[in-house]
Amino acid sequence: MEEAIRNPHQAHALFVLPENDKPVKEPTIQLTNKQIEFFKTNGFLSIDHFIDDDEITYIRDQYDKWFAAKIGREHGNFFDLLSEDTDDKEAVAPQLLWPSIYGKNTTGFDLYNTQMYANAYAVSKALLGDGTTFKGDHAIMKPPTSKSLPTPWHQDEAYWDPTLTYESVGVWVALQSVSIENGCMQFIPGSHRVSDVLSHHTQNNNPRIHGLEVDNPNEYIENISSCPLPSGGATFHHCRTLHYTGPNQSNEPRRAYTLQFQCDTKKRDQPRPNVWNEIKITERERRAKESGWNLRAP
Ligand SMILES: O=C(O)CCC(=O)C(=O)O
Ligand SMILES: [Fe+2]
Repeated sequence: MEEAIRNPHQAHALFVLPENDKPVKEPTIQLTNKQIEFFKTNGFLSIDHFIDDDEITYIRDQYDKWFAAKIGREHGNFFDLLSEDTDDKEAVAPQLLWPSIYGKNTTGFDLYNTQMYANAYAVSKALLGDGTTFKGDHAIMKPPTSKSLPTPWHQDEAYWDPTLTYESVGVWVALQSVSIENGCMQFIPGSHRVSDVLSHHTQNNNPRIHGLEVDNPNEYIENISSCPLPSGGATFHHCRTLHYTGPNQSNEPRRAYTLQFQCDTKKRDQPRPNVWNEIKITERERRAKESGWNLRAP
């Protein structure tokens, strides 16, 4: 987890990841063998009561402050996932990378001291194994707008380092209730058992958009499993499980907080194809470069 400050001119010199990623609190959740088996077979799992209302209220309040202030925008860590992300347009799916780092430095948020983190850590360890470590966090908000868009079908690993192969879990926490109508998570059961990362393209084949979609999604979309949740519920997905969320068609923002955990990340003999990331020319990348930010996205 250590990210040494190598160059004081780099933007993230301001930010230090903790040396150890152990939670402060004890978990309040323990998975059953049946749940673990379900995840191994299907590549996802859903839990209705993951954290309590008090903590949800606290995190939601923090979250709204970060999004209102667009923290991290100058470092390329706050951007619109689904558009060209120019300053003159309202974002349809604003995404914040590293809320734990920005939250600590702005609103005093301490992720490692939350029940959400303790539970996410424990569940990920049960699903992946003892060597599990925290990889990073991000947050995607879908404001209530008639222009709201779906997050296209994708595998998370398609965004990541092509020289590595991952066993990873994304913990997606609902900060209000979610349904198909406002953009709950939807999964293709068993899709994580594909041989490797599938070929992807940027949304609308537009290299200025960060968001990725799997090529020919219709080939894979069958038996969709949608996961509505009450506020404080969570889903867990493997990094090669195909997933999607619909547009937010409600009158309230849809807020989700995602924590990534990994285990046994390995170097590949050969890098996998990654052309869909290589051809990107996004505003966020430009801002990251100009500010000197180079900590890899979670
Ligand atoms: O919240 C969304 O719309 C998508 C979330 C997602 O893809 C993820 O957390 O991996
Ligand atoms: Fe994803």
